[in-house]
Amino acid sequence: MIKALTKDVRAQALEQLDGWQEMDGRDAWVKTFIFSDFNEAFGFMTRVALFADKHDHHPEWFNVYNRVEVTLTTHDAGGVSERDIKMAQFMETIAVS
Ligand code: HBI
Repeated sequence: MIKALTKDVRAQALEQLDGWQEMDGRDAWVKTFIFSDFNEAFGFMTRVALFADKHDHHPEWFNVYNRVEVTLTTHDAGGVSERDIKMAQFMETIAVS
C-alpha cells in the first residue's frame, strides 16, 4: 500500500519544484502550465500520458488551448505520495513554455 508523504518530506520536495503549490481544501498539489499554443500544450500532455500509463499513476488535469491545469494526488494513498513527486519532476523536465 502506497503511503502519503510525511509533512517534512513533502515540504522539502515542494521547495524543489518550481511553481507547484498545495491545493486549498484537498491533499493535493497543483500547478498551471502555460505553453505558447495548443500544439505545445497537447504535446506536453501526450508525453505525460505515456509516462502516466507506464508508471500506472495518472494526473487530474484541465486543458484550454495553451493552458494545462494539473492536480497531483495519489488516490490509493488518500494524498500526495512519492509517485506525485516523480510525476511533478517529470513534468518539470519536459515542460517547455
Ligand atoms: N493515479 N493519481 C493516481 N492515483 C492512484 O492512486 C492511481 C492512479 N492511477 C492508477 C492507479 N492508482 C491504480 O493503481 C489503480 O487504482 C487502478
